[in-house]
Amino acid sequence: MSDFRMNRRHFLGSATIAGAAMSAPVLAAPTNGPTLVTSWQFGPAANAVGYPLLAEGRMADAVEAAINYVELLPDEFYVGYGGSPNEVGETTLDAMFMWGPTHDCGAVGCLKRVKRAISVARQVQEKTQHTLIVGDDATRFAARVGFSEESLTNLQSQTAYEEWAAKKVPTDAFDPEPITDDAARPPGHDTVGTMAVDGDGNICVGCSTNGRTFKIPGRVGDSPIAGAGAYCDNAVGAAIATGNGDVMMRFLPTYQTVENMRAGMSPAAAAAHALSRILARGYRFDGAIIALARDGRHGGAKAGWADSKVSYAATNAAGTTEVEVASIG
Ligand code: SD4
Repeated sequence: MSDFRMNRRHFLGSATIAGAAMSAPVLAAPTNGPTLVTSWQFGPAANAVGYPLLAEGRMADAVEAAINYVELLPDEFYVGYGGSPNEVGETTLDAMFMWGPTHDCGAVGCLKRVKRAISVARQVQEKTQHTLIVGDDATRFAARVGFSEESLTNLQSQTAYEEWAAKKVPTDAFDPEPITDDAARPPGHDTVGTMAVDGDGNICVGCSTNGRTFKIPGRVGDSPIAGAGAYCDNAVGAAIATGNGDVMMRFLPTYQTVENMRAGMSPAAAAAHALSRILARGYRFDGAIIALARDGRHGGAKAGWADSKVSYAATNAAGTTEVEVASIG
């Protein structure tokens, strides 16, 4: 068996954990035990699937299972199959899986014909030395590690595509920017992001999306980019992003949020500050950041989305809390 097939977590594990032990963690381990946080309105149901695994000590499985739950919902338009067709009617997926103990990340961009994108991303993280695999080659990688190919189109995505195509308007991705007109903001939300901290303060994060509706084929958004769509640092915490990834990925807002928490900000303040840096450059966009600190505190902030409630669910041994994030403008 060639080296690249070695389990990467095993390969890196001892050296990195020993290294981490030498540097004191910035934040204490959680006082309320393991905590799982998932974005948007499907958060409570996703956490109900993932939390029992986290409570058993299976943190990576918990994050994967919570996200798989959302990816496989047939009516969820913005995650997984059956939604957000691109300019030629195909649904493609972006996902990332990041493992805090080794700071190791695996991701897929523009994945085609494989439903459980987060599971493929986790295989990239665990089985390869690569961080991001894209397009048809991501599909070939998925097949190589045992996933089957199937269409990501269903009646919902086909109908959305046909109705849009009948209007014969070009994709809005060619529109000028920066977007300063509220009416020109591209619609869409619901990217799933899940963050976990275990009882020892180890952290894992994942996210999955089908991206932007009617995007130019080949477009990859923020979700599979570490520090853009999601990020974690085992000494500090994690953050996930949802919203206009074409803008947000230029600012690495989840990296910024985690670094803000390292500097002492609360999760909500850290997220608000990261978003404010994008607004300060003149961009008007719909987006949110949700953060989980290593000690179990959580919070978030949104920009735009004046008519949309942005929420997340946080689950620990005491139960599940649903939190609506505050707007910063
Ligand atoms: C993207 N950030 O591909 C994703 C979309 C999203 O909530 O998060 N929607 O741009």
